[in-house]
Amino acid sequence: MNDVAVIENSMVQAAKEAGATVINSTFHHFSPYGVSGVVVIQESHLAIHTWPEYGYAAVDLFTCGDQVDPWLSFDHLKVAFQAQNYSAIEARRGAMSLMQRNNFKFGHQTDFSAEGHAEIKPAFARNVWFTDRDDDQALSLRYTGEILYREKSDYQVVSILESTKYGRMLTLDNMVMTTIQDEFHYHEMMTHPALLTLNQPKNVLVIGGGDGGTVREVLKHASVEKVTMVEIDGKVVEACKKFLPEIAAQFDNPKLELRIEDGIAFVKNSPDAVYDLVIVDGSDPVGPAEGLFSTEFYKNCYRVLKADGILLTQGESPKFNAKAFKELNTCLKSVFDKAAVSLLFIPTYPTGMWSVQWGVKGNAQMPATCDKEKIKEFIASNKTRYYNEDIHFASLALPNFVKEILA
Ligand code: SPD
Repeated sequence: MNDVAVIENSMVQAAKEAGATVINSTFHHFSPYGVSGVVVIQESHLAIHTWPEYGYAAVDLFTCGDQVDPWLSFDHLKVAFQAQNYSAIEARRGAMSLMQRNNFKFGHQTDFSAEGHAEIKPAFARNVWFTDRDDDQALSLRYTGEILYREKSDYQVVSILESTKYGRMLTLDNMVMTTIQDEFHYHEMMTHPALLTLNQPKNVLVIGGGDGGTVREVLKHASVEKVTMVEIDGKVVEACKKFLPEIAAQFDNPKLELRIEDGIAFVKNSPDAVYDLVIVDGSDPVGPAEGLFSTEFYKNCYRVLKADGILLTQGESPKFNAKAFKELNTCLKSVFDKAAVSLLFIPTYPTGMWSVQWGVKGNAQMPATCDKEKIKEFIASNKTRYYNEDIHFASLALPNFVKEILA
């Protein structure tokens, strides 16, 4: 009762079962829960409002004429919603005995475009929205209404949807992880700044990153000899290989060792000083990624880094989740010898303003002292779409309100 896609699909299907011609559908998910929507059919409309907290839905099936049987819709919805109880009232409206047909000439109000084209069916336009939100704010993306993949794994609900503006997208527990159209903002900034700041990095560990975008970018660096990627949820990899092949493009690269296991335990059990770079490409600090925001985890990351290594982690948003952003920074400052923050723009993450946070160990360079010529050389042969030598340094410039959060 809280799943906008399931409800939209069921309502559209209910209209079709009744023999109706579907013209469009508009469905919205409400905060904190509940779905409302309408399917407009050539023969009138079907409407629904749900109260998930009561497992209840109120449905109105308006039809016109004898060609559409609303009881077929009702039968379909009972099954689709697995209803344990249901009641229905049929009201026949429009008492013919009280009505008189007007001999009114509709003139220019007539839709002449339809005349003589009875066989042309109106196109079905869907208006279905996916929303990533907390209690107070949200980001909504319109999508086709089709769920290409949805599996409840041992850790989370993994979905692939097709958004109209940003293409296919991966969501975990209703949070946008990545989309075809803007994934490069995130994946380039999660990799190249650190790889180019380091001196000839060879051994890289990626925690999370199940869509494959981060390892795809890491493997563009010739000095890298080995990448170990540890993703807790095999379903994420499975879904992305099948539906986001542009992102999951390097899973067969021989330099990659892919392990489906808990990244937190993996780091805990790893020997000291083996990696030049650790990248934490996790989800938000709820559900399976919560442990990726703990001091114990970052202490282990510090330990497994070589003497002059760098840790890079998705750093949350100073706007959307200032608390998590600040706590992570406080943690990195306490565990690492130096810390830094870069900002980047990701249109499909709530508020658009996101961060990458750095933990720098020993005498590893800080991102601000990276060699500009080295970046230019890399860009010249790798055609990045977001990252360049100016963005490298500009991303380190923080607005005053962000400095205040971090102070
Ligand atoms: N709010 C979304 C934060 C998710 C960061 N990880 C995304 C995974 C992309 N590889």
